[in-house]
Amino acid sequence: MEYRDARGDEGAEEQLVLERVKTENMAKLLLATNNPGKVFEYKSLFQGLPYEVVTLAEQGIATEVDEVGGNLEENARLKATALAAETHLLTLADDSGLEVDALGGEPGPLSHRYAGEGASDADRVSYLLSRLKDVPWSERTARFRCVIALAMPGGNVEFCHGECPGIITLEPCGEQGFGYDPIFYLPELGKTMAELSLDEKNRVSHRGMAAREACQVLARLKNSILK
Ligand code: ITT
Repeated sequence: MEYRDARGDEGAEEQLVLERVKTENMAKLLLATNNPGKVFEYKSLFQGLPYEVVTLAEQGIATEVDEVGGNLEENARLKATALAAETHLLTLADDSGLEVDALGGEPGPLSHRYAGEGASDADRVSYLLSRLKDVPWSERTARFRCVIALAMPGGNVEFCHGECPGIITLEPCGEQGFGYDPIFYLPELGKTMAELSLDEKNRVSHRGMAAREACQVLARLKNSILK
């Protein structure tokens, strides 16, 4: 969906955008995430973009948005629109998750809360492995999914998607990345996601795929603003 096509009220949104440009706020892109692993990856993925990429921490924002949507799209939208409304900045939120076929697609949108509130990455990995205790290698197929919502301060939202297939290992391996990376095996590379460098992960990951689509949207948005 193109930003220009998505405008409900043509003139009003454009006027808002132009006002943001004048105050230079529009040149900022807010990463609405409290996950340091995501921030690390986006800062690298968006290098060279004509935006100043800023984080919630850098902006001194402590807002936590309840992820009460039923799917990744809804949760990404909730996070992006809430922070865009609060800050009046162009805002990116990412809702992502791991879908394991043998668990009927779990943990999915519950990936962060899978082992309960306050659990660590290590707790989540252990819990997932315990749920797959008796599942053979051939049935341990899974995929990471990432949905990016880009919210304009005026309320318009664009979505970008990324997906990465893999297999859940029998035990953790690798120190890089975050979350479920140590148990997510990529057969073509013969490594888990946690054995990849940042650049290697960004090349193949669900987030890298969604971010490349977002780069195109952001470039188009910038061009349409500067026309
Ligand atoms: P924000 O909502 O603040 O962005 P979060 O960690 O709560 O941070 P999500 O709600 O999108 O983010 O939860 C996604 C969870 O899925 C995340 O906490 C990880 O456990 C897992 N996950 C997402 N992307 C991942 C990746 O690239 N590698 C490993 N695990 C990932």
